[in-house]
Amino acid sequence: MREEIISKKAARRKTIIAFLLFFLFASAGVYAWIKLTKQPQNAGIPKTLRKGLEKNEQIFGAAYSNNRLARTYPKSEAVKKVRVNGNVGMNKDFDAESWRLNLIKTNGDSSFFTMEDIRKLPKTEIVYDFKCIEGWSQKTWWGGVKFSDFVKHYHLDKEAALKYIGLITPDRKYYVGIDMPSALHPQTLLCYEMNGKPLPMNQGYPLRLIIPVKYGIKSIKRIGTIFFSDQRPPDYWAERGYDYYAGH
Ligand SMILES: Nc1nc2c(c(=O)[nH]1)N[C@H]1C(S)=C(S)[C@@H](COP(=O)(O)O)O[C@H]1N2
Ligand SMILES: [Mo]
Repeated sequence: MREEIISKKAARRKTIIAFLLFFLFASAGVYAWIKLTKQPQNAGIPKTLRKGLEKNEQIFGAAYSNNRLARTYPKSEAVKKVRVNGNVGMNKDFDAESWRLNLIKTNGDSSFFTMEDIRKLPKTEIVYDFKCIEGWSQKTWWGGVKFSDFVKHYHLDKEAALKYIGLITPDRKYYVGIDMPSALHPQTLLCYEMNGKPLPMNQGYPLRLIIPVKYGIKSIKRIGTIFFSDQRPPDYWAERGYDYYAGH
């Protein structure tokens, strides 16, 4: 009898504790939810989640950088008909003749490069699976100079010590920001050839970026200006809610 009373008491206590715990967790959950939804948004993403993404970027940005190579394929596997996607900053009245790559140094001075200057540097070719965030991918073949070779050749050490590069089309309508480890990644190219021929006009002639460790949004076509910064350069698709880092 006594034992039964004790165990009944114990059971009641357990029920009370269970209820208390339930209320504690439920209110913590509601509180967290309210906090999350009432937050200032950054590119459509609540600040706390955005912070998490930024942490990811720091961690994965470093891990992805130089030791993680995108898978490559033989040239025979590259598609002949390469899809054309995205024409922001690709206005028809572009004057290819007068084009120069404008590189803004850390002291604010501009250096201008012709395609001849760029073609003189060692050429690197790559066939990889080009992935668009819209969900398609294509094995494509590109040629150009590694951005890291360009940096070495022109002694851009001060510039490369900063955290990001920004790239902008000549009309300034499309622009991307790239973290420096990814820019200096051995597969990142200042690209001027596709399938062994000069880039077609609508695919970035005369010079585009090819950055295999990231989604297609970062492979800006028709580069006009490159600059260096410790702050995140503006990024067309990040401003429209996509992840700034866009690695895959
Ligand atoms: N200037 C410029 N570059 C751009 C874009 C754009 O709209 N304008 N779109 C991007 C996107 S979303 C993709 S998937 C690739 C497509 O490259 P492609 O046309 O050579 O296939 O270019 C990227 N670079
Ligand atoms: Mo894309």
